[in-house]
Amino acid sequence: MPHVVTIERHILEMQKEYPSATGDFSALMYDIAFAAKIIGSSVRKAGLVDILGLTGSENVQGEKVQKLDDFANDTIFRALDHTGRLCCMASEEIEGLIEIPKEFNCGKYVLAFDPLDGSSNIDANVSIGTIFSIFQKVSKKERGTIEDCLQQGKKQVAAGYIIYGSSTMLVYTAGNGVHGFTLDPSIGEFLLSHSYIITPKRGKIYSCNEGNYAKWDTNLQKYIDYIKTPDKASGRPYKSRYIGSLVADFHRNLLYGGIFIYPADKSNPNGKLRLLYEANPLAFIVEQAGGAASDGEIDIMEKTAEELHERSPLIIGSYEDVREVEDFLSGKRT
Ligand code: AHM
Ligand code: MG
Repeated sequence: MPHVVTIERHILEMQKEYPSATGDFSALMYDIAFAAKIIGSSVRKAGLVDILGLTGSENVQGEKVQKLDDFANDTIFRALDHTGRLCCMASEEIEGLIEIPKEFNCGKYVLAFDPLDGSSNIDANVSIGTIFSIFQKVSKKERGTIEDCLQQGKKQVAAGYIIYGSSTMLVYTAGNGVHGFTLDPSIGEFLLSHSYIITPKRGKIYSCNEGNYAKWDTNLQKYIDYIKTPDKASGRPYKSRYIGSLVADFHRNLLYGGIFIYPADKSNPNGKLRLLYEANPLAFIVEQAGGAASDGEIDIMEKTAEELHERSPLIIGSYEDVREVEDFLSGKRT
């Protein structure tokens, strides 16, 4: 048998480096991987919805067909609500704090997640993803409170995403490098395929919704004009690659190097993406891979959300590219 490392084995090996670890964190990661397999299996069947039953109607088995993002949300909740490892959760799909049902014990971790990011792309068979962020409980109450969710990004103990693409991959960090696992569908296991991912210091790809160009700050427009201006020695022009599905755009840039920008604009003063469910977790991952993430002024992980669904501009990717965008935005570069 070839040397294969399952996600379970990898997490247990990592846990050995923390002799005081109780195993709760490892089990939590494993529960997330389990939820990801269930979601991934439904995502793969998404194109059959018209055949098997429309959203809101009943499928051939007489079961109610849910919207995939609601299904993903429920799957994560149900995989984790009873385990005694979480004190509360927060989801991009749910307005308020998600409490752990009274009949179950609470634990010391907090989970914030975007169950199915980019779900508007499902009908076109584009890659979509689940994003998650884990904090440790800080409130004194037995059951979690909103204070547990509204922590500074750098207090995250782990973060990751699952990309449902041509293969299903889970990528995570617990502050000891970034590791990627590919799902082997024939055995239903996530196997280590990318250990200690490092992102190039400078990329050659830019990813943004350039249709919003006219609404952007002129300094950002100057940056975009600059990276499109040919200069062989500096590797310009950059290639434009924008899927419009954050996990997919981020994952490609993480591996190849590049910059993803979802800025503030005239109609969205804080951009579109959410600090807790999208910006924070991807910032933790990119920093662990040697990259950077900023809102244009400060690093994403320095920010502390004041409300669950707070939005933030996001400039994320290769370290030198992120700093260069900041320099343009501040007017240091023109
Ligand atoms: P969602 O959380 O409603 O799915 O929206 C987030 C998505 C991201 O995946 C993607 O980067 C962005 O929205 C695309 O937005 P736009 O269509 O404005 O370019
Ligand atoms: Mg989202």
